[in-house]
Amino acid sequence: MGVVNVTPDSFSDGGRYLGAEQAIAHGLSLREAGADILDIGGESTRPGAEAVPPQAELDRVLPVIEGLRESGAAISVDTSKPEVMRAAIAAGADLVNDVCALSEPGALAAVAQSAVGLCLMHMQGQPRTMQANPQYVDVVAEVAAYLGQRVAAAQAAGIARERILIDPGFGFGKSLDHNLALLRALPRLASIAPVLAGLSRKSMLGLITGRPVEDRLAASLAAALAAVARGAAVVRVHDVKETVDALKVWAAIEENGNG
Ligand code: 8Y7
Repeated sequence: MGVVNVTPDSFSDGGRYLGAEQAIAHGLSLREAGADILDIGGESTRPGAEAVPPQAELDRVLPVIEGLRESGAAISVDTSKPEVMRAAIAAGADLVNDVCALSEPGALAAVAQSAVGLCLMHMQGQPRTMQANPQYVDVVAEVAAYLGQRVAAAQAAGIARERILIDPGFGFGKSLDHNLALLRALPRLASIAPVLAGLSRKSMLGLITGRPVEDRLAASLAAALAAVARGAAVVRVHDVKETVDALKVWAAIEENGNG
């Protein structure tokens, strides 16, 4: 899964679709590089980010979904808002990636009334404040229990199990130790549902390597391989070309690994 962020348009006059055009071009290049899924997001969920009104989020993501739906990749929409989910699904999205695990009122119904896939992610707190002081008694047990409950809620709303991915939400209300414990526990999480792991360029990699965000490619590749080796079904990454190469080498070794 390649990350396609749609940033606000930089010019108010004459450049209305510039943000969308750049995002579409980026999405096409990620597809070319081997992405099977393109995750289109119009609201920053990074630590400290402010909320975006629904209409503004729709204005950002809809033209990009339309521009990428013929790309050959599955289209994922990164949103927590039911009105954005509905419009994105109508525009051709194949997957809803919700960092709030369909907890907004109406979100379960919006997905249940369609046939799209979904990713249910764990987060402690809200994006603006979640990294202030994350606390758990047993992070793995708590995240596993939460994801199990959200899978049950989705099924109760009429969403078949086959449509569901789960995600421990690396960096979403977690210290470095919490993130590492969850990464080590991916096989346990994978017994609940197929796991999506998003580690690419995250600050936990900065804490380990001492490198700034623009210099975390090697760290991101190591993290993606470790996640796949522990059973992740999907990795959400910025650097698709490099990740595909790393995974190809790993997979070639694994194929005859016991021979
Ligand atoms: C994740 C995510 C982000 C993640 C899923 C970033 C939208 C922050 N991270 N969605 N979104 N999992 N499912 O650093 O880890 O890319 S945004």
